[in-house]
Amino acid sequence: MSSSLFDPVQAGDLQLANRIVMAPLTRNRSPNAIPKPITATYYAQRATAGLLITEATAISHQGQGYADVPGLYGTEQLDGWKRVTQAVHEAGGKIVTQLWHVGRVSHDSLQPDGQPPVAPSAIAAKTKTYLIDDQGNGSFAPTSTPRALDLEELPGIVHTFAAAARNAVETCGFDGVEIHAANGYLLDQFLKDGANQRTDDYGGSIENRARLLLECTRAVVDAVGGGKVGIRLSPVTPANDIVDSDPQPLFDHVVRQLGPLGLAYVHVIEGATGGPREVEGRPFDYAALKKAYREAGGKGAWMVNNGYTRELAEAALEKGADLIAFGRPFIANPDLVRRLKENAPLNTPDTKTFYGGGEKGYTDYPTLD
Ligand code: 8OZ
Repeated sequence: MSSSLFDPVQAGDLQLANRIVMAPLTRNRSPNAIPKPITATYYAQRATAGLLITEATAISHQGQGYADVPGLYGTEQLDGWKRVTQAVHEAGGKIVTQLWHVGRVSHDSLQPDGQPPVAPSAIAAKTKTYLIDDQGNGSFAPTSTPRALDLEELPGIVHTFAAAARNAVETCGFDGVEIHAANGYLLDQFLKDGANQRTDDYGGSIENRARLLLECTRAVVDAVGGGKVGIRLSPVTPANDIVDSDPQPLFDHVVRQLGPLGLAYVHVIEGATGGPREVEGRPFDYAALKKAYREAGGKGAWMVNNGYTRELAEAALEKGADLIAFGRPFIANPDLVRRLKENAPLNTPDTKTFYGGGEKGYTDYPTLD
């Protein structure tokens, strides 16, 4: 018999009560990159998930691309996250944080000294970021044209990922970290030839384009131990104007290199992030990806994401997935695990309160009696 969504599972060092994961969800409620007490309440309300993954969290000021997203650097920021992990642990949950460098998906006004954002190459993404003005009004704005990172700057990026991971685990009390290598942000920009036109050791061949992601992952593993590290990949998403001309061999190579690192899990977004599970003109064989990872000795849990319902999730477990990440349903249903178990109706998320604001649409969704 295959396992159920409600059975426990081990993912590296993480002993999880069930296979239901809260996906990372950007909420823009952390002015000055500091998670507020209300954020501790929000995550603790959802602590019956087998695993909570925090919203994407900038590893440095340069890694920030949207207004009021949290950070993993600076005393006040780390103190804010301590409150969150304590509240989640008191509620019996497990929580990892998502390590984020946005690369070119940013705006001059969000960067240190108003400088342009950084990227593998000086190619602007045709996408939008989210800004909040002094009056607290939010709006979407086109991202700025980035400058290409110098070769000499790349060790600093690797170091910053590792330092943020150490802060997360040693200082904030997180159970682990997830490396954000998806959705058209810095590591995905290096991977994919639509954004990476470098001619040095970090551009051109698949091996070169995967180099920064693998260096960052190895550094994070060295910092906190592989059993506390997950990674998120999105082979074919068009999110943030990202594309690769041949994603299958690229991602097969990536997971083969990840295999021996002893990761807790690999988290794969199937299709277009938050959209269709198939992307026109971008076929991809996820079963082959998983096979490549296992053949390379990868023992981490296999986590899948995108548009899952209870039925789809159970079918995925039958086919060998270990963990299912749910996004929007967790925004509106703090007790999603119970609702799935009882086949209870789900609250509908209010899209107007996804990004920015306070308690409304954040900590005020009702639970079952
Ligand atoms: C929605 C809005 C802003 C950022 C991602 C971190 O797509 C995000 C994100 C999502 O991974």
